[in-house]
Amino acid sequence: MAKTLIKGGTVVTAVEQMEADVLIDGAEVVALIRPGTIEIAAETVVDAKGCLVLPGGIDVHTHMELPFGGTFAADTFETGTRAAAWGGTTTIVDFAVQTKGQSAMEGWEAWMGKARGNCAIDYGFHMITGDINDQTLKEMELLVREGVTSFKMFMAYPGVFYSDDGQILRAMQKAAEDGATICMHAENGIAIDVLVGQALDRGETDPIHHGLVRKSLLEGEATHRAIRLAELTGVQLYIVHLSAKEALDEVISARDRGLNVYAETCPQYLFLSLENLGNGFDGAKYVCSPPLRDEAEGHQERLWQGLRTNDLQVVSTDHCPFCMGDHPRFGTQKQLGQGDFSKIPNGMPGVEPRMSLLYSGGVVAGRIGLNRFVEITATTPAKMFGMYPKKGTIAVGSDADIVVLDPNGTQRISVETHHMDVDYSAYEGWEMSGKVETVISKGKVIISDDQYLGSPGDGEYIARDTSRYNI
Ligand code: DUC
Ligand code: ZN
Ligand code: ZN
Repeated sequence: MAKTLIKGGTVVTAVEQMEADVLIDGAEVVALIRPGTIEIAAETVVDAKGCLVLPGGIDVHTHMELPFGGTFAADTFETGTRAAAWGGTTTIVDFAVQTKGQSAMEGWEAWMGKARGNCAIDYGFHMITGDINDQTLKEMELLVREGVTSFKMFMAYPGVFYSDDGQILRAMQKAAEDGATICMHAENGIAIDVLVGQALDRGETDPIHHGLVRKSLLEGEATHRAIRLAELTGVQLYIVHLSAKEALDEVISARDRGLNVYAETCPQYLFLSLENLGNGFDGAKYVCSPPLRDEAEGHQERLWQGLRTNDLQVVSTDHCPFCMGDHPRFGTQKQLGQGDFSKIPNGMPGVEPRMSLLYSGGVVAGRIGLNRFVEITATTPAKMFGMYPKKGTIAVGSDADIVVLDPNGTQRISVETHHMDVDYSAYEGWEMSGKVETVISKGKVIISDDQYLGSPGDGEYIARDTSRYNI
């Protein structure tokens, strides 16, 4: 097997920082070596002098090719995973979809078909269970055996992905039995739809109203309800894309009561705000759900605090891009909501800049430490979703998914230079401190010298174990 040596860098894990060379044999890390102590012959040497050597990023919340809002998320598994690689992410967990009337197993097989042979990096799936019935409950068990060990449910989007409390309770009971995790989109969609209708009746049609009607209180309420149902069933609950301080308070209170309740937030909720939804229809770029929150209410500051105190455990992206102009294959996307904010496809691009934003805006800005950066972007995602220790750390026996980041490099985020298949950047012109120089996926150098060296199909399906975060 070909050997690769990453030489001269500082290896950073969730708990350590050490000067060490990393020896890779085939797809695995086989040794960490004190520099200058042993002469190693390797076919490939990656010069990491002055650089940080980090576990590859793991984004556990992406939606490649998601059919949603009358169109499809613009990135395919091919373009989206390649863009992820450019940004220093070497694993994604995407969401397969079961629609109403469909078998969950068939939904998963369909998503496997979309991803197979197309991914630049390794991938796993959560399952969106959009139709809880007796058959789905049986299929959940089969899916767990196939490595789909987490199920996303929606308290939002009535008529689309929505599940009522009874369905949620039944799915939680089953997931608890199988050791699976329930991932929850916690917004009270029934109440929100009333507020949406009232706003439209008042002639409030601009994107800003998306942010104004999807109240943070209703995220807090749904989070509370999800937690109580989880408490009743004993299931592990993971709140996805938490954006509001009211929701964070519920998670904190649940954790203080000793429950297995966890939550992720996303860069858009940390770095952007309600203000981005203004400026007429340009705000459509920033329409996602939950919405960006009002900075004056203190949500962003509380989310950073939650990351510091481990009340929030993960930062993922909810990558779900839609073009402002026509997409070459899918046609009209964000413009579907001209004159009616509720018809703007919900979602933002984010899989590529996640690591840079958190390194620059988190570590360099002094909000989180380097070890914590690794923990929330790689180690905890791997543990939470049953991929650790193959993924999420640099250790003997781990997959050689490694990012070499130059802390003295810089990068300017722009639609002109990004690799996501979408015609805008939510962070256009932002200057980032630190630059991803080299990306290695299972021992293969896939990004080096500003070149992509991988190919579709490099990435393989990860049959995930159940969560290992709490044991
Ligand atoms: N929220 C989004 O913004 N897009 C995809 C689905 C979701 O829950
Ligand atoms: Zn969601
Ligand atoms: Zn999502």
